Amino acid sequence: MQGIRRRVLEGLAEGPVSGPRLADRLDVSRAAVWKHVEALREAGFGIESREAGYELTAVPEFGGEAVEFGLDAPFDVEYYEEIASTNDRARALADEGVADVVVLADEQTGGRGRMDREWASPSGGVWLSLVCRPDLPPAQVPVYTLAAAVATAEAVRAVGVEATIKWPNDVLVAGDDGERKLAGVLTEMEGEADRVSWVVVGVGLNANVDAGAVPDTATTVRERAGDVDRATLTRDLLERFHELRSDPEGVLPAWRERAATLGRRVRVETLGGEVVGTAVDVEFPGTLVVETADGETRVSAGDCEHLRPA
Ligand code: BT5
Repeated sequence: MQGIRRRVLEGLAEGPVSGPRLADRLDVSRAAVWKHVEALREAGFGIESREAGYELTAVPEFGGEAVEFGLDAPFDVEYYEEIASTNDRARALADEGVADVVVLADEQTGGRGRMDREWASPSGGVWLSLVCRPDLPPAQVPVYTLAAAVATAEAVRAVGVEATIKWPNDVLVAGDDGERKLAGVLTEMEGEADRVSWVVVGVGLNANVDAGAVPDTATTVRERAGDVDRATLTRDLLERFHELRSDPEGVLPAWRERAATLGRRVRVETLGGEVVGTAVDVEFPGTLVVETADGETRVSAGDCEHLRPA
C-alpha cells in the first residue's frame, strides 16, 4: 500500500475524522484524502461519511490492504485473487530489484513444490511469497526455510492447531490418522559465490480449505480448527518471520522446539543416496544430523520421511 494511503487508513482507524482535518494532519490536499478514501472503499474497507467525519466501519476479509492494515513488519503486499504461482511473480519482482514485498494469493493455478512437484492451491488458502535481500552468503539461505517453517507453525498454533515441523520444510499435524502436511515452504534464490542477490521464500498454508481439495497426505486448518481470519493469520506469520530473519542464529532453538523430526528414525533421500538412522540434531544453517549404523552423517538437503521406531 502507498505510504499515504496507509496513513489515511491509520487516521481513520483512530476514530471519526473529517477530510480537511486528516488532510491537514497528513499534509496532503483534501482531494488526495478523498482519492485514498475512495481507493480504500474499492479495496473493501467500509468507510462511512458521517457528521463527525469519515468513520471506519468494516475491514475487508482478506487481501493486500487487509493484511497490511496493522502489520508490524516492513512488507508491502501485492494481492491476487488468482495467479499461477506467487513464487514466479515474486521472482520477477526480485529481478526488478524490489525488496520486502509479499506476493499473496487466494488461489494458485500452477502452485509448485520443491523439484517442480505440484502444490494444490485451492481458493481459501494462504499462498504467499516473500522477496528478501538478506546480507547472507548463499550457503546460509537454508536458515530462511527453517525460519518460515517456524513462523508458520507458530502462527497456526496461535489459532489452535498443534503443528510441528518435519525437517526441513514441512509443517505437520499429528492425529489418529498419522502425520499430515498442513503447510510447506519453497525457497528459491539467486546469488554469487559470497553474497545472495535475492531470496524468495514461498509458503503454502492450507487454511480455509476443504480436506478433499488437498492430497490425502495433507490436512487443513478448516479440518482441524474451523475457519480462521486469514488476514490476521497472515500478519502473524509475516511478523514472526520478520523477527526470526533478523536473528538467524536464534532460528535454530525455535526450530528445535517445534521439531517433530528430532529423536525420530528417519529415511532421507539425498542426491548422494539414502540416509537411514535417528535424527539427533539440526545445525546452522539447517543441516540435519543423523545417527546411522555407520556413525553420524550430516545432510543439508533432501526429502525426509519419519519411520516407525525400529
Ligand atoms: C513444498 O514442497 O512443501 C513446498 C510448497 C510451497 C508452496 C508455496 S504456495 C506459495 C508459493 N508459490 C508456489 O508456487 N509455491 C509456494 P515439497 O516438499 O516438494 O512437497 C510437495 C508435495 O506435497 C507434493 O508432491 C504433494 O505430495 C504434497 N502436496 C501438494 N499440495 C499440497 C497441499 N496443498 N498441502 C499439503 N501437501 C501437498
